[in-house]
Amino acid sequence: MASEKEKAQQVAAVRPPAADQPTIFDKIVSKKIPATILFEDSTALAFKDISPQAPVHFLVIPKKKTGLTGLSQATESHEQLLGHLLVVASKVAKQEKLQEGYRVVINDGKNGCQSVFHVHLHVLGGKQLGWPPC
Ligand code: DGP
Repeated sequence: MASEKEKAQQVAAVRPPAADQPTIFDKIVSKKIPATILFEDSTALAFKDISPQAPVHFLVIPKKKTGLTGLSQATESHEQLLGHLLVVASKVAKQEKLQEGYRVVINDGKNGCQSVFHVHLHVLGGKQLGWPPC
């Protein structure tokens, strides 16, 4: 089975990110494919990661990516949205009882091991995490 690093490199090589290209996350937003949804409001969705890397691992995404395939595409116009995603991450972390702490990660591009080109926060916790992550 390919490692996360290999998968990210394969995806980036075969399918370079395009801002208008729908991703699997659009199908989760429109409920065309199922996910365990932890939080939803008019702009954001939080759901459990299909391949958890910690006892608690969920993703926070904007419902509309508005050009944000990844964090590297961020401009000042995305400030409010990105801030909102962080507040949602904090709210859902409380809901998931991560009072001992957790980590928020945004993978960007090939070297960052990004595989889905719809900006998203990973929230990982539920155990003592190590550092550094690389
Ligand atoms: P990244 O590698 O940072 O782009 O993270 C993408 C994450 O998305 C990865 O941890 C697995 C998760 N993921 C991919 N497809 C699905 C899916 O269909 N459902 C759910 N719940 N998570 C998914």
